[in-house]
Parts: sequence; C-alpha cells; structure tokens
Amino acid sequence: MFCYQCQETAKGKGCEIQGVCGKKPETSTRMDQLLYIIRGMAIVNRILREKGVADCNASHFIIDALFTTITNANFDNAMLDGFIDKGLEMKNELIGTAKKRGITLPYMPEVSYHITKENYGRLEVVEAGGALDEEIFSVLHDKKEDIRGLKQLAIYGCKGMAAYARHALNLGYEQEDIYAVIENALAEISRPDMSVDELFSLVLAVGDGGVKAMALLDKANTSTYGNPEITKVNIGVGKRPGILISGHDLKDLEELLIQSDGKGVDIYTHSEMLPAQSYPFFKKFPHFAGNYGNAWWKQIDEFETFNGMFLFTSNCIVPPRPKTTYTDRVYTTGVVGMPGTHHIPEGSDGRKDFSEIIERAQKCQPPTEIEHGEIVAGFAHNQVLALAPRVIELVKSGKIRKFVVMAGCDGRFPSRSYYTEFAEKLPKDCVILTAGCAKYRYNKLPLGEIEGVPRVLDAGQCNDSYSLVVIAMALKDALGLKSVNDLPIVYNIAWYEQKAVIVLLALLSLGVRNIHTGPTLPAYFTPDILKVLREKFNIGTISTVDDDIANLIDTW
Ligand code: SF4
Ligand code: SF3
Repeated sequence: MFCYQCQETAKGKGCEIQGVCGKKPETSTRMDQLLYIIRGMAIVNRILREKGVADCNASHFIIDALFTTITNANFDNAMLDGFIDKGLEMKNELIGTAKKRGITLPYMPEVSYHITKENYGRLEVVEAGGALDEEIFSVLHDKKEDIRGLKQLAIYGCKGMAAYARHALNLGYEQEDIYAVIENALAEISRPDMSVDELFSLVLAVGDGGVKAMALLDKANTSTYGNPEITKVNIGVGKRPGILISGHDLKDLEELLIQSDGKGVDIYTHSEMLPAQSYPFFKKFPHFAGNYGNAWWKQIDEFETFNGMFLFTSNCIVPPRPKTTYTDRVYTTGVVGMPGTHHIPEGSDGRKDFSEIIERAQKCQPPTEIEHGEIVAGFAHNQVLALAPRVIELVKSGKIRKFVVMAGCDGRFPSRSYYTEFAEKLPKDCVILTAGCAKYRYNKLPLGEIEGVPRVLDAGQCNDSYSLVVIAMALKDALGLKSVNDLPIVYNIAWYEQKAVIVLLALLSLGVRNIHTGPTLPAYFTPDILKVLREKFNIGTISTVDDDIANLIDTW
C-alpha cells in the first residue's frame, strides 16, 4: 500500500505497511481500485455530459466513492467490495449508454479496467491478460513526484468537495456544475500528458468547485434548519441514557431526533456535530442535550465513559482498541464503515430506521460526566453579520487589531499543543475565527471578549469555513478595501484530512494569500510544488508560537 493523504502519514512521507490511522493494506488497495474505477466512470460521464446526457446516478456514486475513501471514514472491506461491485457495474452501464448513442470513447486503461472479485484488495495481481501495469491503480504509478503530488492534491480536494456535496444532496440540494468539476478533475488526471502548469490550473479549478460546494451546503443547511445563532452549549451530562452522534450529516441528526423524541433518551453531539447545537430547528427538541467530549481522536477514551450508544454519520471514526468495551454499541451510516460495528442503511423511501439504536440506548446507563460548563457557538455568517456594525466600529477604533482564521482539523500529534498555546498567547486585541474540529484545541479556554464580542468566533463545521469567507468579503466591503488580502485577517490553518484540503484550495482559488498551514506541510507538497505555492500565494507553515505571533500579528 501507499497512502499519504493525511497529515499523520507515516514518518511524514507515506504509509506503506499499514496506515497510522489503522487502515490495513488490503483496505487501502481496495480504495485505490475503487478510485481507479470512478476515474473511468468520470471519463465516460464527462463525455456524456458534453452531449447533454450525463448520468446523475453515476455522479452520485462518484461522490460517495470519493467520500468513503476519505481519512477515517471506512475501514470495512466488505463494504468497499460492495462499492467496487457497483462501480464496475455502473461503469459498464455508462459505456453501454455511450455505445448506444454512437459515441466513441477514448482508449484509456481507466475505462477498460476490470477486476475479478478474488482480486479485490490485492496489489500484486496483473489483470486482463497481463496488459495492465500491476500498480496501475496505485498512487505510486505516477513516477514523477511533482506530477503525482499535484494529481493527488486534486483528488484529495475532490474528496473533500464530494463529502460536502453528499451532505447537501441528503437535504435535497445538488448542482450539476459541482459534479462536473469533480468528474473533469478525475478525467484530467487520467491524461498521461498533463503538465505541471496544467495540473496547477486544475487544482485551482477544484478549489473553485469547493467554494461552490460549501456555498451549496450552507444553503442546504440554513434553508432547512435556519441560520445558526449564538448558543451556549452544555458540556456536562444529564441523568438519562444517551445516544452520541458524530460526524457532519445534519439530515441524520434530524431523523434521529425525530425518531427518539419522547423515548426517554438524550441526544448528545460529538466533535464535528457540535455546531448543530446552534441551529434553531434542532434546538426545539427537548431531548437534544449538550456536547460530549472533544475532537475525534479522543473518542477511544471518551466513549468508554459515555455508557450509551454511538452513531457515526461521516468521518472521523477511529478503529477501537482490542480491549475497548463500546465497539458493539457503535452504529455507522452513509459511507462510514467499521468492522465489528453495525451499519444503518438508507431505506427504499430514502429514510433511515434508527429504532434499534434507540431501543438499545434505553437500556444503557447515563453518561459519566467528564467535563462541566458551557461553550459558546453559533457564529456563522448570518450571526456575525448581525454583529457587523459593532465589529466594524471595533476594527476602526483599533480595539480589534486582527482576526486570525484558525479553522481546520484537530489531530493526535502532541505538536498540536502549538494551537492551544497560540490562542493563549495571542494579543488580547485579536479575535480568532474558527470552523472545523481544530477548535477543540482552544474553545474551552477563558479567552474573554472585546467589548461584548467573544475572542473565539466559531462558525461551525469545517464546511462552514464558507461562512468565514462571507464574513471576510463583507468586512472588505464595509471597510472600503479592494482585496481580501488588505483586510486585517491572517490565516493559521490546521489540517489533517481532505476536507481541510478543499478548504485550503477554496481559499487559494479566491486569491487569499499568506496562509500558514500546519502542524506540518502535506507530504505530497514536493519542494517544487511548494516553491510555486510560495511564489503564487506565499503559503507557509508554522514555526514557534512566539515567532509566528510576531510574524503574523505584528508584521502583516
Ligand atoms: Fe496513512 Fe493517513 Fe492514509 Fe491513514 S489516511 S493510511 S494515516 S496517510
Ligand atoms: Fe475534523 Fe475529521 Fe478534519 Fe470536519 S472530523 S474537520 S478531522
């Protein structure tokens, strides 16, 4: 196997024996095979789209296949086998449609690729009469590191975009142009003659698609559940048994709340589901309790004390330890899979039946309290813009000197204590704008307020980074500035998985410069890729807290 898609990749270079995340080689290879199949599907569907007959079911499958290969989403080989079966079938259907219409397809190995079931997850197999390179679907198939890195950067951006597109689709919102960006990127990277310059343009086009996907998801979430509002979230526990819901999918939360209403159980949010606490629709449910625990990576300890049931609606699920006691109480849904847990599929009517998890929760003990108190959430664009006149006054009078965007992911590395220290040491006239699970490094610190404006404004999930862009644009206009780069905003973004990659690419496509990303740079940023990113966007990474505060706050 070879995978270097996340920040915790082995030795900062690539996982080759087993994933640091727990991904097994046979799982990783299945994911590579699945990605290769959807590249073939994308090539054909792009051609069908040019003729006005793109298959939207194929587009839906492509986004799910991308989403399921995101870090910490699916560790289940049987489920991935189902994806490969379906992908091969759908690819054949697309080819059949093209043939029926007299459309000539290019001879490309991605289109003709086939694999038999006994070879799913096997890297060493030469299929199709030996005509194919044995590593044809592997990341390492591209021998030139710059080309490989840029192609993978485009794919990782597509994975993040696909996840957001799927959450929007679950609420009935979709846009053909987003699918077109994804399928175009997958088709283009399959071209053997792509140059470095062409790949850079492609990566920015992916970023542009990311802006669209985040805007669509914002529209889906706020139209369905109302605009997030300032909310004090309890981080303690109640006396009844609980179901903890994790991940990003608000539709799943809605269905769970409705089905569990009046059943004697409380619903707690976890990690990236915390922002749901600020939506007016969800706040109406009396059994919608507070937020339990912290960022994703602490789940293997924190789930032991929750005592109840668990529902994962997206990444990040962590493989339980062998001695973990809660594994049988974990349920996954959507593209998430974990051996030893239970999966709740979507019914033929599009609904999910959560009755089993609710019934089992009724027999559980209430959660054990691990924290006490409240955190403040709900600073998405609508809420912040309602405060805008006041914020602008504070900026103009110099009482707010700088905004620091600290969006992104949290992770296991001890070096991430940098972000806690950075928040603590940040001068008192600076405000943190955050989104994503990176916030857990500082959202429980007593950082105070500036004349009533909290010093940590939490816009929501990683996809709500879109809110930060809306806020930046509004501030730029209100302050009469030409460019977002003239704003008193600096970017110190933490990344881990591919949703943060699409957030980064989205910001770059909007022309945002001087972004610092850490705790380390992606392994796929070769020196040459980094050189170009520095020249075009002045991208950098972090150093020490004191140096970075001096550079970011006092210089920019
Ligand atoms: Fe390694 Fe990250 Fe890939 Fe997991 S997702 S195999 S930790 S690079
Ligand atoms: Fe977190 Fe996985 Fe990235 Fe949505 S849940 S930000 S790490």
